[in-house]
Amino acid sequence: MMSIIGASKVITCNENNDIINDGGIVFEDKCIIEVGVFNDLIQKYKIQGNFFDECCITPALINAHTHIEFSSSFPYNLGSFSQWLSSIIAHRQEEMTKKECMYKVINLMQQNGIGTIGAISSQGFDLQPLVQSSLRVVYFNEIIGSSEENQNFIYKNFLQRIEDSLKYQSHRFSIGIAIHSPYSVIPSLITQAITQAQNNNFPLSVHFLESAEEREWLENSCGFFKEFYKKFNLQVTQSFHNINGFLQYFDNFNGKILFVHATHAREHELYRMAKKDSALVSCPVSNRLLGGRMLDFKKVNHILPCILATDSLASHYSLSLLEEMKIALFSFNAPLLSLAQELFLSVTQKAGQALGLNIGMLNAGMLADIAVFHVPFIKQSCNEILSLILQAKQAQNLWIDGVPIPIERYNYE
Ligand code: MCF
Ligand code: FE
Repeated sequence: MMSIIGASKVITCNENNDIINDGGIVFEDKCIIEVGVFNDLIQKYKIQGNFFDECCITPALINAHTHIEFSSSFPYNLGSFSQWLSSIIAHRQEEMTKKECMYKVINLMQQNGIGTIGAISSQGFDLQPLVQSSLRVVYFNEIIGSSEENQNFIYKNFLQRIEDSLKYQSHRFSIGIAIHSPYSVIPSLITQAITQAQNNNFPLSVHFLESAEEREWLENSCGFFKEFYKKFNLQVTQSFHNINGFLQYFDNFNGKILFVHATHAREHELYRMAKKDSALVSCPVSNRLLGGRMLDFKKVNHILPCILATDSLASHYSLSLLEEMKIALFSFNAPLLSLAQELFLSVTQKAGQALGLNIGMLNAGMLADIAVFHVPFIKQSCNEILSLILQAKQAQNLWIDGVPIPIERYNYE
């Protein structure tokens, strides 16, 4: 069935960044047919439309990096990466099975206008909640393992999780692979995981250079991780890789790579990460809460595309990209208007490209993942994106694949 919707402003996030006054979108089945002026479209297609006054229509937002298994709001230790890591290891097994919490965050994300997520799955407990949801999902099966002895078991378990997730592969649910990080995955498992990604055409996601502790370990095999491994695996006495060696694994990989965090990467390393199909995912609240520094978003964005994402409730209080953009706007030291625009593009157009999906821009031929945000006085605003980031509280309407998503307004507080 064909639909036409319109709003005071249509923020297309297309190549020219067009914003259309009293704009409209025609979509049918899963696809956008035409974007233009609402009244012109109504005349051309001769069907009734639905116009949202004082609202912006935008591409549905894309949260390229989160962990749905960590949705329980357990108070992990914050303020220091090493203490956070120790506390998550101590508590994760009991926390990551709590499905009710997963349903709740999925709902909250949709309320906030998110249509797609890149979900890092450590153990597969999030598979059913995500498959049953109406979100578009790239499901990154995570590999993590520091022990040579257990590597066959770890690899088999990883393959099993890939196989389980492949059963649900669909137009809306695609599969990826996450390599947890250089400090937690041994070389043989990295090679096997990358081979799997290459053979199946899966995107890759990897936490990389998130903390001073990680950098110190990769460079000098000392510091926090030395003590950490004394406790967890006595056989590990030095880092599995140095920084350059770790990046070399990805040199021949032909596909999408999402490097996550990289707050402690140097400029030459960022240039090394900047390949045709790679992007850097930045989660400023998570970085701040884990005691780290934030990325110089504007500067790094010139080296490789930077994307804003939330990470999970293990290192955040919210999975709302409206909130993340607001925080980023006030934390990143850069000219306001161009930063606002870059941030918004990063959770739409750029995130769609990084995940390899046909979303993130309102253009004919793209998938009909569309959000409507009420923004008071938007008609009079000439800084539409800034007004949206400052004023929008939650989405008023959301379509994923052209299907209207009921926005349940639970009051969870
Ligand atoms: O991105 C943050 C911080 N960096 C690393 N890991 C995680 C983050 N949020 C959740 N995690 C998960 C990770 O996927 O925590 C576990 C892994 O399963 C850590 S276990 C060493
Ligand atoms: Fe993460």
